[in-house]
Amino acid sequence: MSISSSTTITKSTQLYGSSDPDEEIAIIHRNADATFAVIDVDGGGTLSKSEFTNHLSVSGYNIDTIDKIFNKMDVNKDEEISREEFRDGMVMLVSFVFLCIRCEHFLY
Ligand SMILES: [Ca+2]
Ligand SMILES: [Ca+2]
Repeated sequence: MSISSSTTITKSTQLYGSSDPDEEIAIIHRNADATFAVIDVDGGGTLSKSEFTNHLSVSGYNIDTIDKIFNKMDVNKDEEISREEFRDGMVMLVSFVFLCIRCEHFLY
C-alpha cells in the first residue's frame, strides 16, 4: 500500500460506512481481489491486456478509455496488471469517484 493512496482515503470520509481508513482500504482490496479473480480468466495471477480489454469492453468502455486505464494501472509497464497494481488502482479509482461525488454535492 502506498502512502499517497492511504492519505487520499483518510481525506475522504466513510466510503463504506466505516470510520477506519485502514478498514476501508481492506474492503476495497477485498472487492478488488474478487473482481481480479473474475477478470483473470486463465487464472495466471496477472491480468493481460486482452483479459482486461475483454472485461471492460463488455462493461461498455471504449478501447481508448480501456487503454488509458490499463496503462495507469500497469505501474511497472510489463504489459500485465498484477494483483498489487490492481488493488492500488482500485483504491485510486474509488477515491477519485468519491471525490467527484463530493464535488457535485458542493456544486449543486
Ligand atoms: Ca491472466
Ligand atoms: Ca505490471
